[in-house]
Amino acid sequence: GIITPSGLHFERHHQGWWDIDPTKHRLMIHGQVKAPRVFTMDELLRLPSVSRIHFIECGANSGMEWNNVAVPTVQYTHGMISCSEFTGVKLSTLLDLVGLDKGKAAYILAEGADGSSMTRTIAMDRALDDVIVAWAMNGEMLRPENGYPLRLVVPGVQGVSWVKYLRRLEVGENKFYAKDEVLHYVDMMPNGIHRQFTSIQEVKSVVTSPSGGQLMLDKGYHNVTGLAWSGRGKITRVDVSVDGGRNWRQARIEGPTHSKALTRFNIDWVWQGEPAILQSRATDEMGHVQPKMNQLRAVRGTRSIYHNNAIQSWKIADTGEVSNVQIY
Ligand SMILES: Nc1nc2c(c(=O)[nH]1)N[C@H]1C(S)=C(S)[C@@H](COP(=O)(O)O)O[C@H]1N2
Ligand SMILES: [Mo]
Repeated sequence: GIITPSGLHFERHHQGWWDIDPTKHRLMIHGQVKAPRVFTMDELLRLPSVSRIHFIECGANSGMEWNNVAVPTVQYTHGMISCSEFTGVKLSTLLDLVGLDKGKAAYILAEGADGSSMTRTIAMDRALDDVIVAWAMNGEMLRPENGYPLRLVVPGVQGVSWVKYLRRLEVGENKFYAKDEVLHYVDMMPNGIHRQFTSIQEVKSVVTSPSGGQLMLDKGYHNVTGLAWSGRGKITRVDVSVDGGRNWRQARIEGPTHSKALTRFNIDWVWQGEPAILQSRATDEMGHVQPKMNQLRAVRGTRSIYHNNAIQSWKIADTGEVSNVQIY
């Protein structure tokens, strides 16, 4: 399916996970607002809520692949992504309550209560669109590892903006130029200059079975399956190749498909025991198509860590062993 069980959700902490007493936790909203306010958890839980299914992907997911390093399994290549149903209050509802200073309220800084000083700027048009201040994930309260009691959900945007242990939102006129947006999570371009403020996780997919480290148990029928996603909307199409990208067949998309959420695809394959190279290529509703590794490198160079959405290749040997390779 498409939902990651909460106990299997990936974790990324810049300074460990935090144990917060919800009765003492506060969320402050201040800056370019008419009536700055401090909310308790009880006050937040009384507000109108929404529940939405979205993926969260760390910007560094698939980062090791830039260097043509063959890491063994899909856990290593694509493991820093999960997809859950998040419940909380829309950020736009909270901003309505405090009242934005028109003309001056252009950006928001989100801050967590952990020790990481991990802060990111969020543009106002996005903040007013589909951002959620969430307290629940998959029908249970957030787990401490994922930001209990409050986290920001910024659909389509890389994980670092999904601030956990959320305690402060500051509204400002300009970008805040926090270290995690000017120094970290930046993309080294071929000219040696860093591209800052990248955020959207572009269209991407991966075959999860068969994948690196697995073994084809026998010749004959195999259900080739995987996941596709895009930070720009819904997945509209996934194609699968078993010959390293020479020929493609359209996979079945297993609905329902949600915007900015993992989407499951399946395709039938009869394996005769021949060596093969499996790939998947996703397309989103904006018409963006997942690039080949060499197409991405032509634009982005090879010294990046972040935002690698290239087509992934798995080699199948005649022994049935599946391993990670890169195809240009
Ligand atoms: N307060 C706080 N929020 C944070 C982080 C952190 O270290 N502290 N890490 C960020 C990063 S880099 C990612 S990828 C996601 C990971 O969320 P998860 O641990 O729930 O998977 O949280 C983001 N939010
Ligand atoms: Mo991250």
